[in-house]
Amino acid sequence: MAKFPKDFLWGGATAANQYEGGYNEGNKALTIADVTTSGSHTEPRRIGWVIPETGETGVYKMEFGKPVQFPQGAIPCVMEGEYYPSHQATDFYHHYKEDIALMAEMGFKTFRMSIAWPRIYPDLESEQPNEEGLQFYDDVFDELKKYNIEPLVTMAHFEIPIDLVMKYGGWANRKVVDLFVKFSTTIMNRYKGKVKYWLTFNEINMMEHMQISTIGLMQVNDQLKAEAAYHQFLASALTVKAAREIDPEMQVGMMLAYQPIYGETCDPYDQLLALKIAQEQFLWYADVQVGGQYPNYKLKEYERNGVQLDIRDGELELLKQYACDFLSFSCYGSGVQGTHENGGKASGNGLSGRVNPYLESNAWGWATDPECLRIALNQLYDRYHKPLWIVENGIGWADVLEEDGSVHDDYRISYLQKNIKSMRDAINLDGIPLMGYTMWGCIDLVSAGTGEMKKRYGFVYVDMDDEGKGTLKRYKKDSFYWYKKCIESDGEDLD
Ligand code: P53
Repeated sequence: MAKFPKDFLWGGATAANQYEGGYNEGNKALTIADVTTSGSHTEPRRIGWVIPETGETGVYKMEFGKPVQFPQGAIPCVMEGEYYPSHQATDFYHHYKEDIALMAEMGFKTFRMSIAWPRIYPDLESEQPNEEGLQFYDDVFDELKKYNIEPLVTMAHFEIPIDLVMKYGGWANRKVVDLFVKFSTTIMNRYKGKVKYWLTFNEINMMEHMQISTIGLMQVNDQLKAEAAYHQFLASALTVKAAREIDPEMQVGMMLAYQPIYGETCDPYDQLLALKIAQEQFLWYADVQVGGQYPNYKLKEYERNGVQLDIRDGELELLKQYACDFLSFSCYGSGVQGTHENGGKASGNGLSGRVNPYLESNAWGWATDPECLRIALNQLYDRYHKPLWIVENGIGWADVLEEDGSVHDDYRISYLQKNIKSMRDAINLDGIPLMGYTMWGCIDLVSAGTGEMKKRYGFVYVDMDDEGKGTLKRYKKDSFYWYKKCIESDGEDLD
């Protein structure tokens, strides 16, 4: 019988800035997400800015993959009359009991969520964490415990406190390492015995494509990006070190945005391009954070581009000694790269390159690949030999709520059937040690890429629209019952 192991961690995934809301409650300070407007598939999300000395104002458009460039001296600000989807999001802050009960009803063994840094340290420099923020997550963990749901906690999920940008210039500043480690140490100490699994930085490699919301840079060049990456690696290693001291039971994972990259043809130059793109966009980050050292191809690239890192005594040893315990990743599909003229550009998630004629796409152009998980799992295990965890996978769709409160999301069920089967084959046929699977956006939440509500991923529909109108009432979609059955049968019954 094709099944998953009994202790497999089935569940769903979320992030504070897209799900939690309560943006100014409980003494929480503002983040970059809180000043980022909504967008659409065709219109980028926007951030207003002002130059305090001159009073000049303007709007920055967050185009995926385009290096961030605010004017010199500009600081982000809230624009009058704009709608900011993170402020209320789908209000986990006030609905956590109801939502966790729904997760339990589906049979979740684990729930991935993130802690909002500025809830814990509204004043980044304070020695005193904010008790109200700490208490909120205590309540959430206690609620999860009631149902034996194991939390998986991301420490930084596109969560950049505004002060980090304004006072420190983001992650290119070495001081930020200490601020982050103070935060990570505080939460690990506080939630010792309640939280065993941690992730340091969500999709650390997304700093290649969107620097403002990942590393808090308002202008970028190769040198600054390299420094920011180095500082996050150091912060990750120091967090692993602290975890070992606080509780040897804790496990800290890295989190990589990953997808297999196919060469468009068997032309060796297409294959070479696919390999180089995979190294540049994904693999070098894991080589450091999981493998414990900078790969030669990255060092050569830095040399060619005149990038220099300020590496101090003992730091390379830290990266090696405190590499992450496991590798978690997001994977929604796959990408295609080619050197020949005929390839059409994929309109999807910015990682995908060209159109793959063998695959279907959703309305946002994200191609769905039935074997991406098995291929990804094999590629990553062959390279790192560490336990893996798929912490994001799923499909965004403009779901329709029927009059009777039902949502018929057969496209989501069909996507999950294929993806979960592929993952099951990786375990049973290839022997991959896979710890768990958390489907992205298990309860509907705000899209990171577009800021829309319309792009829904959940098993549970939340009544809220792109203008922030709605009752926030929760409705079970058809996929809710399907996932419940899947978990109940240990992944055997996927029909
Ligand atoms: P949305 C782009 C490409 C791959 C993963 O994305 C990405 C993105 C950002 O758009 O982000 C991850 O909401 C991320 C989540 C995000 C999810 O994928 O744009 O970790 O925060 O919501 C899905 O459809």
